[in-house]
Amino acid sequence: MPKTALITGATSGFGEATARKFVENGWKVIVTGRRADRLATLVEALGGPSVAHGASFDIRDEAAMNAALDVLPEAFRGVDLLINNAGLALGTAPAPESRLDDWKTMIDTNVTALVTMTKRMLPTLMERKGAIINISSTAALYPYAGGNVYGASKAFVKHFSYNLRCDVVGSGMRVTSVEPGLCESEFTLVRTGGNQAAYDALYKGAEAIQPEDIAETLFWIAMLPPHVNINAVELMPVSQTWAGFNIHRKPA
Ligand code: NDP
Ligand code: 8X3
Repeated sequence: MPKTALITGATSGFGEATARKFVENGWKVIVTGRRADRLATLVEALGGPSVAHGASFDIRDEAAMNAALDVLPEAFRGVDLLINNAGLALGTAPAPESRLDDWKTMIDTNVTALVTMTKRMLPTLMERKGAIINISSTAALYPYAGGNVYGASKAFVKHFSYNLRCDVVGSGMRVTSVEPGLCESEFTLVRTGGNQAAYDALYKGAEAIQPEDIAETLFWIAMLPPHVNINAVELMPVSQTWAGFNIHRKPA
């Protein structure tokens, strides 16, 4: 009996690569995102409606989320794995110059929508001894200038994952926080408002982690024996390390 994964944010990047990886390995997937055209193309590429179901909605819209999940085809109702992947960063400006609207959008998407989806799927996942993989970030672990609300939203995701584990103990359900560093995807175009030059400069020569690497990691987590819970995975490209503390000095 094939297992089913619900992957949020599958219209690009990690989510799309992960959908491909799981279907290639015999899973069925529910893929979500706002861009319905991309979902339709992906469902087709994955092998059609017998293996993939596309559900297009804005994840910040709770009613739309519930409506989409209410009408899941029967064959996709037994979700075994939720990958809370949809998310974004907006801007790289320091806090005083950041836009409050951008902060709220990140919190609504990375935090509020993630807990809403989790709450909705929890009964099914607990009953089926399923799993949740939440996509956090190294930005949750190490502060950097301009990371302000994005990093804080991802720190929430990590700690929520840990606390969730405490609450579902005994159910057989597993919870993992995945914390990637520099990865190449549309993430940076979204963050910079479509600035291709900034994208090119960030990734040039860096050999960043690719979405397929994340897909590989998520699949490894999902396929471990059911008594093994990976609490967290932190991963970076070999080219990326820590920059050390910043010290502001008074002029001489
Ligand atoms: P992408 O921009 O390629 O993918 C983001 C996905 O999230 C898209 O499918 C997008 O779908 C979806 N999404 C965003 N906002 C919404 C919304 N309001 N409603 C529904 N779906 C939404 O980025 P990545 O694949 O790189 O990022 C995936 C996750 O990984 C994010 O949570 C990100 O924070 C995290 N991450 C990324 C890193 C990186 O360096 N790239 C590193 C560490 C973590 P659509 O626009 O169609 O709605
Ligand atoms: C994305 C990684 O370093 O751009 O979560 O914040 S970083």
